[in-house]
Amino acid sequence: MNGLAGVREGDRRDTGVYQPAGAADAARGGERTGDMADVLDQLLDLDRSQLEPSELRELNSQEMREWLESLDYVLASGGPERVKEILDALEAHAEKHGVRLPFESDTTYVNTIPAEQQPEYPGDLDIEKRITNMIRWNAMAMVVHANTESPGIGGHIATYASAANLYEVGQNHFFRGPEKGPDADLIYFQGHATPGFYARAYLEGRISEEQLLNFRRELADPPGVSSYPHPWLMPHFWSFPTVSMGLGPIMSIYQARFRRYLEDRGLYPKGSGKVWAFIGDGETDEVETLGAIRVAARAKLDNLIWVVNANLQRLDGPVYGNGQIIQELEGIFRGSGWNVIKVAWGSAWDELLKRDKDGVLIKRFEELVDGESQRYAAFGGPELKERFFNTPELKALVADFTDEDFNRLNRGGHDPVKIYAAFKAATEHKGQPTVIIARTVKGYGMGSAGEAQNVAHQAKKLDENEMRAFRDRFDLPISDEDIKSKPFLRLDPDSPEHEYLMARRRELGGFQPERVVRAEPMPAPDFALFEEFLDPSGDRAVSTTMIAVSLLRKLVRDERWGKLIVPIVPDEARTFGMEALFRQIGIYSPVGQLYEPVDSANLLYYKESRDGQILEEGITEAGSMASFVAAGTAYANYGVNTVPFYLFYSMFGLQRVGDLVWAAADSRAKGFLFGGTAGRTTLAGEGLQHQDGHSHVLALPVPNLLAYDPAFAHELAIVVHDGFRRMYEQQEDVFYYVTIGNENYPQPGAPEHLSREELREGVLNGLYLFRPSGKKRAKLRAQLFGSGSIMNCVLEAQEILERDYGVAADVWSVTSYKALYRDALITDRRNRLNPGAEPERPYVYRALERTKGPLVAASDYMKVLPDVLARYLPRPMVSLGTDGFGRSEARAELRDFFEVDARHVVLATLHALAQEGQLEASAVEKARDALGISPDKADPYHD
Ligand SMILES: Cc1ncc(C[n+]2csc(CCOP(=O)(O)OP(=O)(O)O)c2C)c(N)n1
Ligand SMILES: [Mg+2]
Repeated sequence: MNGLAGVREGDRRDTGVYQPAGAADAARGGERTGDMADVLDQLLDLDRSQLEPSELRELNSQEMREWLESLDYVLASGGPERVKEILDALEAHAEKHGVRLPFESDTTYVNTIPAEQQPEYPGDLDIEKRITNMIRWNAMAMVVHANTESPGIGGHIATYASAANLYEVGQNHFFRGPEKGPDADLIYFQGHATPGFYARAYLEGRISEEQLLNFRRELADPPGVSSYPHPWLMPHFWSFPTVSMGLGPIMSIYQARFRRYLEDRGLYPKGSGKVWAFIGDGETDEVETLGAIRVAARAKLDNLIWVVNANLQRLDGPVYGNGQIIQELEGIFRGSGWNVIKVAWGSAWDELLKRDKDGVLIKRFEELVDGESQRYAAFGGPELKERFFNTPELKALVADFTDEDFNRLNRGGHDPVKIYAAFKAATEHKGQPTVIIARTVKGYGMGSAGEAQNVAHQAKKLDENEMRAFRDRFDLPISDEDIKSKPFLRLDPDSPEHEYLMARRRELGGFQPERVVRAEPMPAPDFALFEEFLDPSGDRAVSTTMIAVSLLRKLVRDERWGKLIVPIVPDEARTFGMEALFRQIGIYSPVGQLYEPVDSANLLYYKESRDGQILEEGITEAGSMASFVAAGTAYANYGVNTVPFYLFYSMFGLQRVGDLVWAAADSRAKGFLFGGTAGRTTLAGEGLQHQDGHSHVLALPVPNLLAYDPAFAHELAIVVHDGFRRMYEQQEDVFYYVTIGNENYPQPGAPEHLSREELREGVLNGLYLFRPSGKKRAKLRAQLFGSGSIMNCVLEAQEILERDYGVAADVWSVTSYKALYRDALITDRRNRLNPGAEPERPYVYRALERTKGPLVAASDYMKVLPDVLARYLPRPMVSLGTDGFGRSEARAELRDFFEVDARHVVLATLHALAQEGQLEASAVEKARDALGISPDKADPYHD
């Protein structure tokens, strides 16, 4: 009998040594004869530790042969599946007996797809090569032009040079354009490889020579193309901003998942479209790149393909000079459940692999560190010949090689046949995301100007000799005289190359990249839906967070908008009292719910379903923000007006994922960011890490982000309603940041002294008179600004000032300092540019100019927030705010500590009156003592 029977109880000998049954049987019979058989029989009965070294060697080798023969037999008779089963069983068995196998997540350092499994290349390799080479030249030339005209303007040559073949195989055979609808691909192009994409678009006739010449000169006439992919700046070209390393990768994962979400919820037809992301190997250093890869595996995103351009270098030098980045990445991705396809070696290596019967070549691949192999790319064939083939066995493999043969030993990422095989396998793979890790050379073709040099990334210029070498290397039709002028190569419209290029793109459904907005404008929900929020809540104390959740619940029930609302939470739904939504609309899960939830008996149980609406992202603000961007740009990518509502701890918003917010802005994302439990003193107890007093300051820099800090339900309702109107009815590319607090208080309803229209205008512009003083004939007057939950402190201050100090104070609600500031800047600028015209006043000035008394602002944010208005007000303003670290404390104590409670507002008002000469300093001092405020009080900023 032959077969791998594992270890059987009956084979246990007196010596206590286990032996495989097959080995034992074979050792006793089979073909062995004579003395050796006897020796082995004896050996098998011995304790191995007692054996002579030569005897042990013989036993080991005999045993190994037996096992391998058994395995061969199983492979031949039962096939690979049976072999896998047996190996699994063996592994389990060994582990049961305490054998711990070393963990290896990578595979041998060879191409994942062996040469014999490569499909036929469907294109015309010669023509594609000529096109690719022209693009390579134009991409290089545009950077050199730009830097010759404007030294220091920058740009990158080496990155696209390394990636050109990857993109061109994609362009000619895989990337499906927007006309393919649900079968179209969404592609995250590597940010600083842009010259190559513009160079291709130039050959396609989509970008003019002037635009290329003015690369990185967007203010030139005509404007040049932007440095990197920016939908904000080139809205018809770019869809995905990728140049902040790591953001493209994480956004692509959530994009692919969101596409599934749309399909599973019936909002977008199921198609074969893929999300591709091209990523630098250095970019994998970023936590955002690798931090969410398991999300893709868990969701079985076989619509996601990553291509890691493993040129083994980043900006300063090797990515992993002392190791192998490709093997390391393979291990990480495999361990996370991805399908990994390595494209390491070009076709010229196949012949050598065939010759290599003893595995010496593979062994050499495995031990070769990246820093060493970079030398071969930098110094070419001779270096490879000398240093790689460094043993007699390896030298024997290449005994007949000419110098030219060594030069042909290329990396897989420059071999279209290998790339095609990998892309095809990736697009056909089911049940897992795929990553293709392609080994390339940074600065491929740049020669002495930077090829595989540590300075490659920074090379912006080639001198004439270097350009000549580049031309020769890629066999380009440029004369020696013309080289100097760095001409852009163009294709005659009747040339076979042009016809080929255009035909391929036509067949694949249009150009890539190309951004087309297909969503139609959609009227905002009827305001009637929000009407109830304009009424007072009576005795019922309600927080703005509760209001936001009620708004959301109403919206998801709306006939037109309901399905389009995408609530997103990073494991904080219960924090915001949203758990009722779990049951109402379900949590999205691509596999539904495979278990009975522990709370199934409850009305509001934890419901997961395939058509669930909530994106419960778990504890990942970055992932949630990536989902926000995907949902907020679906109007462009899918023509679907989904409206993301992302609710999060405000401290873990703009501060934590600020760069993703910036990417959302660049992406022209729409939707609502709700910073929950906001305010440095409103979130009691949580302390320094949680209490946010600056997110509104951090919202200032993002130009298309509208920021609101509403105090009341009616303000929130007006802001959200107008958001729908602006974003989806008017199709403005803006999005909203709205802070909501968790302090419960009665909601006063819309003030009666204002008409609906006046109220709406005030709330949206950022300021309105909420409660005028009832004291008509007071000598002393003041104007108080309150925002968010500090509004109640200000209202209390109004009462104290009237009652105890005879000051008639009007209270204004400032819903948005940012909106007021922006309006002021616009007016200021208009006046400066039109000095002869009657000067205009900003909204905030006009609102206050007829009022009397000092202006005192208090918010739960840093003092700088109200201070941005200082220049634009009719009179000086005092601002109170929450500069400094938070504390674990209760609200009243926190507001005292940060000096924003009613008493401090009163003191600040009286002091401002004294400064205007309307009160004696001694009166203010008396008031301070009466209010219980110590002059020696600790400064919350420092102490
Ligand atoms: C968040 C962030 N940090 C730093 C940079 C600056 N930067 C641009 S490209 C680059 C190196 C990229 O190396 P790699 O990802 O390997 O790409 P390659 O050019 O080698 O293809 C760096 C550090 C950036 N764009 N984004
Ligand atoms: Mg790199």
